[in-house]
Amino acid sequence: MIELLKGDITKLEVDAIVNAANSSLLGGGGVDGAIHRAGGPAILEECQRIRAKQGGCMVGEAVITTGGNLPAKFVIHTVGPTWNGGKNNEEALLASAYRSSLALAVEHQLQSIAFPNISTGVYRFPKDRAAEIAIDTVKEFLNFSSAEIKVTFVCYDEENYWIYEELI
Ligand code: AR6
Repeated sequence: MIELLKGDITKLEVDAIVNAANSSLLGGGGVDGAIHRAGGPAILEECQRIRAKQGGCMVGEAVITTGGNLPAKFVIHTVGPTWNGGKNNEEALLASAYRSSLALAVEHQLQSIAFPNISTGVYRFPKDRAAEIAIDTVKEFLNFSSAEIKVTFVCYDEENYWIYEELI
């Protein structure tokens, strides 16, 4: 099941919210900053433990931590690609970020997950193409997975919201 919401992902009471992180897992601006601010230090502590073990998170992959003080139980940190004109595998890497996050949710038997519009802020991925990839990848995953999971796309900016509303 797919749902569309406009607003702040840190407010959602779901099993996991997805963070548009960077490979360092040490936080940053945008939705990453908002999640660490609202979730408190427990999230960063767990990110640091993951870093010590596996040295961060590669583009297109995902890791899971506690939700700390958030209403969400877990945060799934994924790293989207930086847009560099589109000839550097950006589309496949963005799809992979969505798929890796969903795979972790299934592995942890989660029933609900909420995604921000990965890579469409600081990383400058064109919003319309990013939305198509996000929706197609999630639909395909849900079609082929036996797990029942509710997926919410959370759009923070007006432009993304209209693009998603048109597509869903
Ligand atoms: N809730 C939901 N969506 C949000 C929120 C929020 N509270 N705040 C911003 N967005 P960005 P990226 C939307 O830049 O492009 C960070 O510094 C925003 O409108 O957060 O993947 C990381 O550490 C946009 O549509 O992530 C990385 O270094 C979307 O979130 C880098 O930015 C993604 O924008 C990742 O860049």
